[in-house]
Amino acid sequence: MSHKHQTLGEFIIENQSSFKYTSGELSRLINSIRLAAKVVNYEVNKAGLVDVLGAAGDTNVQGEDQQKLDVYANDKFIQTLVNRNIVCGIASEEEDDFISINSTDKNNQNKYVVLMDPLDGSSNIDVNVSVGTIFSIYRRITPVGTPVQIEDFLQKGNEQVAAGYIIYGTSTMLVYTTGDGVNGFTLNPAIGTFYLSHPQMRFPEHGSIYSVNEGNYIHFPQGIKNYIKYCQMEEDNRPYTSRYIGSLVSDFHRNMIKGGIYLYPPSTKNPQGKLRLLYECNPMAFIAEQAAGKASDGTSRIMDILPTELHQRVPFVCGSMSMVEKLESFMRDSQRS
Ligand code: AHM
Ligand code: MG
Repeated sequence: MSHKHQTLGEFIIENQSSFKYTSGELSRLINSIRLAAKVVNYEVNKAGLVDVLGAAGDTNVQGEDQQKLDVYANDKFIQTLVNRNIVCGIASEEEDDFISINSTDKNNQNKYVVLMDPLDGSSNIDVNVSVGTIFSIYRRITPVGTPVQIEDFLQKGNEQVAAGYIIYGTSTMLVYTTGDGVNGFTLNPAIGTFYLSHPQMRFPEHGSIYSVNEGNYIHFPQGIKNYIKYCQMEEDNRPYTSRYIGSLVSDFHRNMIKGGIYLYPPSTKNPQGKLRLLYECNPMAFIAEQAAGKASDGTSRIMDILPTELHQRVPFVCGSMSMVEKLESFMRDSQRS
């Protein structure tokens, strides 16, 4: 079938047989995410119209203000996955602890856990700038039919079965991988259907965009500072263009299409950076690698890190292969000197 008219629903069915362990469970799970995405998209889109703006009056586990839509998106994704009895556990940026689903039901044979950031970049909502949802899926490692345990969530990114994001932008897209390349689907809001619009997405090997919050420059390690100066140098195809939305999904999405690098480096204030390993960096890293890009903490591969905590932070560098490699060489050089 030509991809031109293929819907996400059709794509999932057609590609089910290529999954490693095919029982239809992963397909149903991605279908549920598709459904929740549409519901959240509807709310995000009317954010300016109704009284959903502003803080919900609560702070989450990292001490940040929760926006109302964060809470809404979190509830919607959890509700959809729980109601459809599709996973055995969920971890979310907005939940202090992981959630065990139907843990007392011995007949619960669900084997997948989902980790997610239900609404990333949510401080952008008030100013009508794109936000996103990020998700990561693993097979549990403890036996099915028993309550999930923390170790089911603390797996290396390398073990991910699927990962993706939804970008609520000028158009809404769902982009995901099951380990066989990356495909992007655009929502036709008139009929509520996602269509395959970006088959087999790939980072250009080289790029000319760098995305970093340069306001923190003074606090960055020397290797990062040197790399930023290199990006700004008048040489070869440089200076590069600086683009920073402050919404990881949007910055990543642009860089994947145009070629670029995203950085959230460690700083003297935040030695581990800001982004969360399990539901921000690992899924983006999986997508990046599946799209011929690269993701690193500045020296090592993100997906090789063995997590120790649910809400662990990690320095994050991600994008076009040659750009991430270049940055790593600057980090190595600065550590040697
Ligand atoms: P959030 O999960 O609280 O929304 O924070 C994550 C976001 C990313 O989307 C974005 O890239 C980054 O934080 C921006 O941080 P900063 O404002 O420090 O540059
Ligand atoms: Mg986030």
